[in-house]
Amino acid sequence: MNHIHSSTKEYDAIIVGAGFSGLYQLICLRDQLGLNCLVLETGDDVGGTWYWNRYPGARCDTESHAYSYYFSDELLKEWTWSERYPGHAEIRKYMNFVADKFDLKKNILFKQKVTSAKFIEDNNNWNVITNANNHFKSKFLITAVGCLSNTNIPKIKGLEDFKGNYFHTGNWPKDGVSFAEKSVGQIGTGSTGIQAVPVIAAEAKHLTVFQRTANYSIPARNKPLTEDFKNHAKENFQFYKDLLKRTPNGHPFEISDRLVSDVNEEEMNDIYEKAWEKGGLQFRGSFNDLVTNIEANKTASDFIKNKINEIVLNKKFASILSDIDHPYAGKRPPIDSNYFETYNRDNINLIDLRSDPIKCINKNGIETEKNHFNLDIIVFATGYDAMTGPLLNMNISGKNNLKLENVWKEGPKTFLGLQIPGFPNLFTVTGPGSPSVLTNMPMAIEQHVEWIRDCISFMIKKEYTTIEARSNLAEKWGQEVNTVANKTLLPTVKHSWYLGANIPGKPRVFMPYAGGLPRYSKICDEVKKNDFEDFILA
Ligand code: N01
Repeated sequence: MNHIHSSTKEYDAIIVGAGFSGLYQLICLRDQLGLNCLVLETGDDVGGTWYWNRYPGARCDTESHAYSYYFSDELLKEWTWSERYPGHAEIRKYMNFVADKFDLKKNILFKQKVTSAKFIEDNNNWNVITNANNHFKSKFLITAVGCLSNTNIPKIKGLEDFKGNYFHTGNWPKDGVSFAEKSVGQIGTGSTGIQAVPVIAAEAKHLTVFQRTANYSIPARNKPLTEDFKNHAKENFQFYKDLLKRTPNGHPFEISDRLVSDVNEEEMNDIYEKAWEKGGLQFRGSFNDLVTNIEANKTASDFIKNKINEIVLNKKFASILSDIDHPYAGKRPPIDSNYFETYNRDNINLIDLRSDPIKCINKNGIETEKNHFNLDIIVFATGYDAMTGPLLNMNISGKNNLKLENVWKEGPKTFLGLQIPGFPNLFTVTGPGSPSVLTNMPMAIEQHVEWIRDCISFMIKKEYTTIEARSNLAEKWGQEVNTVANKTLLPTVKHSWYLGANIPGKPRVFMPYAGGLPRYSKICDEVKKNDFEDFILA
């Protein structure tokens, strides 16, 4: 229920999005700084990414004890996760628990999609308009819109003629989709597709998977948490908090110091075997040089390819699945529950789109160059216009009517992923140029949200009315983002969404900051310590 009076239209801060970022930003600004805040949210409940991602098998790849807010010891003690990795429904429960505990919903207006945000120089206010034609004014505008919220359904000729149903995983119907007795086609084998395949195949009459790029995956080894582990996580939250802040990706595991060349082949295989058995994203932490040294990486890549060939009994499928053209973890590494094993079922088919591309969709299904597939349902697990898409979608204009879409024509330019030159008092939580998607998101979010809180608090104390990123420093930050990325194998994967390569026409710019969360946090702390003098304050 919304308690916001319709005449209350002017705010100190408008926060866009009621996911992990938006909820904590509201707590920081409303409860800690005493600001008059409004959260605008497209959905009809809190949850952000998890409000929309209800697809079969949707589950977080971060272990549950780390996929939590760490700002409140009380909250950490009160909430108990049930599985090693939290499923989408449990995450929504958690976010509702947080919203209720901190009484957040009274400041959230649901079913309000921001359609334009314009900085008005006369009064240094942001004017924000929503799809319900509501108009709001605010001194600060904070986007908490997530990095992966702008779904991408590729433009395939004939989709409108399809007489079955089609769904994008990131916009999944609340009531679910029944696959019983249905022939299903799924396009996409990224982290999402790899989670969805086993669950869909278990229910559907038949599933055809359309794979463009083969992908690595490590078993997640999801399981219910034991009482012992639940107690351990609560009793040791301070240890985990320190660990999450110390590790480059904000995950609850260390990256090993050893290099692949430090061990012999037998030891190496033993290390990989143990990591495979343990499961999860920490496989990439087995050696220090897996994401920086192509030779070292090849050992991990080969190990996984061998596993695929061992698991998948159909030789043709095994060959298509293990024909991977990029280094392991060069793209976001998926983890799975019986993904490769599912190809041993007798109701699944796998199409290699590299040798048999999709020609069109017609009323009965998908037509490739060489085949036709009759389908009742098409699942698009085809990813997102990541990082920049959700921001560009809001039609943001800054000083001198500067349009964000024009400023970012050649790719995003930000200072620290937090601010954009020409757009005063606009803060972008986990924006392009920040560690965001290369980390355990809640950790990156907490760091950004608290920095924004401290920045606004500083401005209020010093009676500044505007803060704006400097162009030259944004330019320099862009170079730093490139420099640190180029020390890794990540930019070598030319079809990666980190580079915007999944969206036709999108500028190819490596978007996230790959220098690790601790190093990034230190840089942000320095800026704060120097009274934000890297920004133009007025
Ligand atoms: O999207 P993706 P995703 N024709 O872009 C294919 C996070 N996440 O939703 O690789 C045919 O990775 C595309 O092929 P290619 C995580 O950060 C987190 O899976 O571009 N195929 C690819 O196979 C992740 O990285 C969690 O050649 C087309 C797939 O669709 C991010 O979300 C779970 C195509 C898209 O893969 C995005 O993952 C899931 C076309 N025209 C995701 N267009 C958790 O932690 C695209 N593809 C829970």
